[in-house]
Amino acid sequence: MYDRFSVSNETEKYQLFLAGPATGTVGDSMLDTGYPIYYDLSGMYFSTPDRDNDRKKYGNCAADYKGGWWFKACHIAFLNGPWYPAYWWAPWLSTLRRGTTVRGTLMLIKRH
Ligand SMILES: [Ca+2]
Repeated sequence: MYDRFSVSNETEKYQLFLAGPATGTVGDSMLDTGYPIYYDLSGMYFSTPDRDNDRKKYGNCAADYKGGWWFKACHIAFLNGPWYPAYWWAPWLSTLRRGTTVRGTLMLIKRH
């Protein structure tokens, strides 16, 4: 759970704003990942296979990994993508790794 989680409008490319501290039991794979230039996602724009808004200079993370997300370069969190076994990498690397069985995910925003 993040203390602040908001998404801007279409004109602003659904820019994500996150603030901590992150709490809960699944770890933090979006805000303070330890690898800020690659994975910290606050301020990132939403990318899709046909809209490259990521920070990866050469290539489009959304096209490479087949799903829309707030990619940076590219991800350790990616809840919208194909999951194992279709896709080999981690959907939420803090705690969910290759082979993890998860029936679904849910992102919720609570108004302050
Ligand atoms: Ca790119």
